[in-house]
Amino acid sequence: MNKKYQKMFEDYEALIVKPNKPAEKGNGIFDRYENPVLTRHHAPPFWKYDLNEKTNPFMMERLGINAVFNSGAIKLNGKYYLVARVEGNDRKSFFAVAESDSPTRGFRFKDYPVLLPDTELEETNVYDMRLTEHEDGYIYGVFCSESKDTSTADLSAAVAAAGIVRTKDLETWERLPNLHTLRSPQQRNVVLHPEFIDGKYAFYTRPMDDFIETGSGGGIGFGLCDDITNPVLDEEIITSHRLYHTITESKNGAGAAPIKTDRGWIHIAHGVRNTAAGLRYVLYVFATDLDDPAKVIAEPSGYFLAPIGSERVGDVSNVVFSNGAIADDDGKVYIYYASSDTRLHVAVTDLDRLVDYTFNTPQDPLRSVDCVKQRAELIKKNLEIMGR
Ligand code: M1P
Repeated sequence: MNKKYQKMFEDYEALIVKPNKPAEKGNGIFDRYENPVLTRHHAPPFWKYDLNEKTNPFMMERLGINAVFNSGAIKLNGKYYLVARVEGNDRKSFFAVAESDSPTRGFRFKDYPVLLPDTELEETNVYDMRLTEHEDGYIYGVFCSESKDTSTADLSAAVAAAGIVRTKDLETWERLPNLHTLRSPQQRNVVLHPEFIDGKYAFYTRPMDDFIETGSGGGIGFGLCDDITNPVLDEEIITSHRLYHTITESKNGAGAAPIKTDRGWIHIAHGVRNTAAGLRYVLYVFATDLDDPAKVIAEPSGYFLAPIGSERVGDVSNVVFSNGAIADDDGKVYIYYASSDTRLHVAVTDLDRLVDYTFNTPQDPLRSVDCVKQRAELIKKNLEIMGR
């Protein structure tokens, strides 16, 4: 290998083994880590360059990688895995599995990206895989399967559906038919619940009238399906609602598979609102009943995690998005979140903190005057403690 390539591989190795530590100044709820866990630079050089000097005398990137972001996450046989959305310079996304012995650093992509079975012939793009270790023994990956909307002359019109794959080892992937939702023309942000509900597979959905706008879709949906190999949802009921003048006003969507705690299922979702500068995406948390995972039993006010500093800037700025979290054996919870559709970060909390946050943070009273009253109560109690 020529010297320039050697240097490139050395730099790549240095990036992979780079240490990572919690950033100073947590907020008591979670701690962000200083460095992203995956970026476009984590794509191995041999995914991008033709290493043959004869056919690539100028050492050009032939197939560039634009971004590595929204990632499913799972711990398997003691190792941490991310199934990331990798986007080529050609705008097409694909999935690639990165493995590490640590949840916060050292993620290395497997030599080849995931080659999905090509069963959906109209499908143009795939992204945002949610991984669910289901009690039926499979690991399911549910992702957005996007195709061109040929019913209109609008070149950018698209249709989003939920694609489904399953695996036992993250190596061999079996593709199942796309989820069919009888009452919603489009779907994105679909997540499979890890347990059977009334003997059926349960999905969190996000009914949408159109590719970007949720329209009449009232929030995060929930539906049951008898047969995962012929996945059809007749009905979707709304769990966490979109609400006027909140962080979910424009849309919301489920993130990672929910985390089971003794108080309820904890969901880390995203909420979207519109601003003069475009859409703003933040993460929020809600809990649903252990026996009825469609029933919301707690929803802390406002956002859980919002873009800060350099996270605010990227291909789609002012966005944080999460589709993967790992609840580890020692009680720690790692939340993998991407910023601005460009790179992937990790934040850590633990089950006790997450439960406390979810059940003891007040709800949004929905009106300024009531928000002030809520804050005044907190101030009053604190001033008493401070002796004033
Ligand atoms: O660009 C921000 C996000 O937009 C979409 O999310 P949603 O369906 O909620 O609007 C997704 O395409 C996601 O990948 C992206 O990060």
